[in-house]
Amino acid sequence: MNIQGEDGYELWLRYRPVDHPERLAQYRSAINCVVAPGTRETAAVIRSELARALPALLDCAVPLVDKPTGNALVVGTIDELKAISVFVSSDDCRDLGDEGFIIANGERKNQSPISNFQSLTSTIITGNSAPAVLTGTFHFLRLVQTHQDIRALDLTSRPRIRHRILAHWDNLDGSIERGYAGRSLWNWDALPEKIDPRYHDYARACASIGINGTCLTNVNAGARILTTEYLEKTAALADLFRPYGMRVYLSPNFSVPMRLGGLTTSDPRDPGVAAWWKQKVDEIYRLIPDFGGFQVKANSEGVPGPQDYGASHAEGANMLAAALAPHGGIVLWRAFVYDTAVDADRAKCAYKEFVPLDGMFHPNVLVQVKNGPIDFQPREPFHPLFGAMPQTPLALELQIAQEYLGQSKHLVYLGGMWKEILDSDTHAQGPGSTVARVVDGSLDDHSTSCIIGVANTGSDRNWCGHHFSQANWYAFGRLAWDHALSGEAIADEWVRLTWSDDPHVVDAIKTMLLGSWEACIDYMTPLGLHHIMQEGHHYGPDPGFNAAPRLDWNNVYYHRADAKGLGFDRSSSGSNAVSQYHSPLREQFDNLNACPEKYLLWFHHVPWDHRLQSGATLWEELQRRYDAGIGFVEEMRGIWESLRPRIDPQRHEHVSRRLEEQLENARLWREVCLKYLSRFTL
Ligand code: GCW
Repeated sequence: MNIQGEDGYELWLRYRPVDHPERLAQYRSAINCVVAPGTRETAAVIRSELARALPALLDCAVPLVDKPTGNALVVGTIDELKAISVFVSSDDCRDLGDEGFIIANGERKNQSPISNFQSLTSTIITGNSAPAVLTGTFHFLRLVQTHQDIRALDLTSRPRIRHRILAHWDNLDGSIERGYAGRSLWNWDALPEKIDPRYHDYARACASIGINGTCLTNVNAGARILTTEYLEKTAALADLFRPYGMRVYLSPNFSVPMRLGGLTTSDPRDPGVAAWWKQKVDEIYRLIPDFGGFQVKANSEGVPGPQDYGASHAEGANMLAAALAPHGGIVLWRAFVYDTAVDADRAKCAYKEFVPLDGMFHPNVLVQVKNGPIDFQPREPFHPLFGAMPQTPLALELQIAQEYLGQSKHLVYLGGMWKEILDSDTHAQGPGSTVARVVDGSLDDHSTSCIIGVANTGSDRNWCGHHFSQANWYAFGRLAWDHALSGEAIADEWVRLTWSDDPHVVDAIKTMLLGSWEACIDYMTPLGLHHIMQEGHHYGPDPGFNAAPRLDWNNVYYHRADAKGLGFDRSSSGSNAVSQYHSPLREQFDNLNACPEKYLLWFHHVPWDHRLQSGATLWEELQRRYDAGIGFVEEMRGIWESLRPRIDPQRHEHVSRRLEEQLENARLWREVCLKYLSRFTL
């Protein structure tokens, strides 16, 4: 047991000595030495990770040698291995793509994908590209960190989604929009000369979970990031992240041709505007040859866009896409729009604006859709755009930062939420048309795909503010790589890597993680309630808020409490948002008695005395939910306290304090919401 103080900086890459005598003996005999012959920068990263990890994990020297002798760990691309006479048959690597990897060892020589492999007992990590081998290396280290049996490995893995990106809402002044873990990691003033060693640790963490892109700047964008000065700073970061297999993306402001270029318009149909962008993009690629592309917020929340000139989202996106296409870059065009002129129900707006544009986007445009139709609420039904734009690849945008879920003060594990979304069946092409299949491109046969998560990282020593928020960064990466993994399996891994392999600790922390999301829903927004957080910062409750200039910036707009009942009527007799879903979902959501209770108040204005499945009235059930949510936070506090002897004191104390705050805030939610709602029920 390790009870030294830890500050959380090492994340899930702690590499503590294997605390399992039998496995330790197995690992020591399986890995006498490492052969990693690559000459690229990525190979140096791989060697340095192995040199850091293996001696620490195995608590013995593990020399790096030139030729495999004894039981070696042999790591390199297929070509690099060929050069040292280790051959992998071409059949075996055909399906790997450029990011997939193989981990295998010779004890299964005849069945394993390694052909002509000389040593029966060596272990090989290989793939078609150096970054693929790096991902495989981290995967192998994870097996050792979690004390798996490595004697008969025959493992092939490739990502289901092409672009797996962290989106930083970081401003150039170092502040972070919706950031709850300190300042931005990017020290723009010091770049490009000064490279913070922390950038490497950020890249290691991302690469270890399969993230292959980072969008460095806020979607609410200024103009400065596209100046040559800032592009040179960006290039320094891109150079640094490249060996880790990560590409850099930026978020431009759509009116930048006027703001930087001195043009009189930013109309995407204006040839001068298109030429300005082409020139700017060419400049970017001269500095950053593998630049990923642009993530664009346009005509949303007051941000400029093509509609300012009467042009469409497709025209705006395509103009940028044309500039990026010759270089292989993509446009992630966000569908987070809610113009009240389009529909009085905010939840319906994006669908109404974007569905008519299906088929009009250039092939290197992905339309980026948040998981739900409002805005990263504790729970939303999936966004109806999923399954409604078959001719357009749709990127799924998730928010790792818990803007509406207690930020970095509440322990809320989001793996379950994201799985609920990914597993939701859109029925677009009959049963089995899940959001996951829309996003990975398999449903509509798209060759490109993307998942993007709004990062929760910052300059705090533990990266995410709350030690447990690290689990959400981790879960995002693991699901982005393989959305078939379960939230539970990911939680299990994360706990073993981050806290301890002691079964008691693993079970206890998993109980906390796996119940935490439903608990948060219960004490904040049970039964489909949404957007009743305090205005502006979105922490804490304020269901009565009604002072904003726009109707849909008020909380009363979302819950519609009155003497009759509670909830937003989006049924066919209300806003008819249900019509945006395919059958049989639309009928199910439309029917008060068939609608899943988790979405009840999302789709219906429900009478206070309506009876739920439990037999309780709506009002009784609400009270029960608030109590249950708080009860779970109390339970988490108890579990955590019981772990005190088994967890290092520094992190234990930090989490204890956060749990106290969470409990206090959860109680406030119950008090404020029930008091407010009781005005209508009594
Ligand atoms: O979640 C909301 C946030 C805004 C954010 C916006 C968006 C970047 O409250 O801060 O702006 O969504 O996603 O564009």
